[in-house]
This record gives sequence, C-alpha cells and structure tokens, in this order.
Amino acid sequence: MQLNSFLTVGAEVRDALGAGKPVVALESTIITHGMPYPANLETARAVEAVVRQNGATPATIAVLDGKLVAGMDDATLQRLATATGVVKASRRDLAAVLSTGGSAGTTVAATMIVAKLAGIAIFATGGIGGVHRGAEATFDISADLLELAQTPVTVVCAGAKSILDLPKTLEVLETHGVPVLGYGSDEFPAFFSRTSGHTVDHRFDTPEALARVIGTQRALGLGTGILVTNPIPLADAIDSATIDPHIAAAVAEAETQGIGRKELTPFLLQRILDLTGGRSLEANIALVKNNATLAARMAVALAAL
Ligand code: PSU
Ligand code: MN
Repeated sequence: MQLNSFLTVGAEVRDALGAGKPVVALESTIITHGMPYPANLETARAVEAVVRQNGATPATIAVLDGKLVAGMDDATLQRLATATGVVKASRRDLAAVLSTGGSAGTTVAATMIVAKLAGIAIFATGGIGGVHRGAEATFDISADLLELAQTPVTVVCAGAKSILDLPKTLEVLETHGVPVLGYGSDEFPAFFSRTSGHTVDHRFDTPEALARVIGTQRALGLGTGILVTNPIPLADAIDSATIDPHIAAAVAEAETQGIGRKELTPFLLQRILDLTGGRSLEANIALVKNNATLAARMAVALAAL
C-alpha cells in the first residue's frame, strides 16, 4: 500500500489541481495547538477566505480518522478546531496516527509532506519551527527544518519567533541548501517584528519574481523546499522591546518545568499568549492572513508560468 492510498483530496481542491489552477496549502497545528478556540476556527476560516479573495483555492491539511486530508468542509474544520486531546503530528507521527485511525493537526513538516503528495507547490503558515534557544545543550531542532531540506514545497511564513535561536535556525537552513527568500525586505523577520538583525539570502519584491524562483528551482531538480519570509504588516507589528521579555519569561518557565520535545513549542505559544494578554494573538492572526495573501498571489503567478 502506498502513502497515496491514505490521501483524501477535497473535491474543490481536486478540481483546481486537475485544471492547473492555483492552490495554497494551509497547516492545522496552528488550529489544534497554536491558537485557542474560537480564535483558531475564526482564523482558519478567514485565512481560507483570504486565499479565495486572491484567486486561489485553499487546501487546509490535517489527519482525520486515519486519512491524510487536503481540503475540508466547514463542519470538518469546526470539528478540528473544537477537538480536545488531538495529536500534533510531524513527519515521525504520520504512520502511527494513520495506522490507528487517529486524527491530528499537521505541523509545517507534515503539511509539506501531504502538500507534495497532493501536488500542491505553495503553502502558507504563520511561523516555522526552528532551532530552539539552548539547542547546544538540548539538541532541540524542529523537524520543519529537515523537511525543508528534503521536500520541494515552498513555505510562506513571517520568519520565526524569537522563542527560537534565529542565527542557528538560519545556519541549519543554509547547511541544508534551503533558499531563504525575503519578500520586500532584506531582513529575516522575527514573526511579531518586521526585523531581526539577520539578513535573508535573496530579496524579491513581487509575487511573480518569487514564482519564477520556484519554477527555476523545480527545473533544476534540486529537491529542497524554499522558505519565503513575509514581514508582519507594520500596523500589527509588536516591537521587540515589548515582546522579548515575555518570550524570555516563557522560555525560562519551560526550562524550570522541564518541558521538552513536541510539547515545548505549544507550551511557549500558549504562555506568550497569556503573558501578552491576547495581543500576540491579534498579531498572529494578522500575519497569517498576510502570508495567505502572498501565497495565493504567488500560486496565481506560478500557474501562469
Ligand atoms: N510556531 C508558531 N506557531 C505555530 C507553530 C510554530 O509561531 O503554530 C507550530 C507549527 O505547526 C510548526 C510547529 O510546524 O509548531 C513546530 O513544532 P516543533 O517546534 O515541535 O517542531
Ligand atoms: Mn522540537
């Protein structure tokens, strides 16, 4: 049995792909572990709407009842957003969850795997996982980075939160040959902030120019993913002086409580949300929509190539 036989592609997504029309993949760990209800559901719906408004078909990806799903109806989205105790599935979890008929939110890594299987080239998310602070002691490096190293899908994100060690994250991407392309900026953005003090490899100022890089990368057969970084809109940005103490506090708490492995990122996201009194959530929602807009425009440009 092939992995493909576990894949269910929604009718609308299947039609769009069959007709060569633009499709944008969306992840679901942000729904199951990244945001509280009902903001998670409202955001998931809003992001799908933004993709449509910009001319592409949204394909939200998750694991449902032992199937990989790309594109779901609203009732299913609602089920995912309200389910408790749902698994956070990365590459290593897929086989176990599928073989037991389980359901899961898919991380950036797992969503890339499913997007590739379904034939979707572009995927929008908020922030990717990366090298955690203190990784020199804990070895905590997200599987998202190693997926970018081996799966040819383009991920549009707002950089990475400074819960991570950004220079080390960029070093790992460089080692694995993953292009980091800045949209309209020379800086690698830090999720809540438009700047981080670190540069991207190459800057492009239009969705068309980014789509051409995807086409060329594909023609070269390099096999790696591409990371496109899209800074949070200016009006929604939180300056680092405001957010950094909260991030530092969350990281310190995680260390004291011995939180590690797959629980660490959801723990940090939840603590930052609590500590900022919901302001981080507003920023998070704004940047995900902004990334979905860019991803849709890139998908439109790619389909026209
Ligand atoms: N960072 C965020 N929001 C998120 C995540 C990361 O700002 O929702 C989620 C994504 O699904 C990402 C995953 O792929 O966490 C990474 O988890 P880990 O660090 O355990 O690999
Ligand atoms: Mn980890």
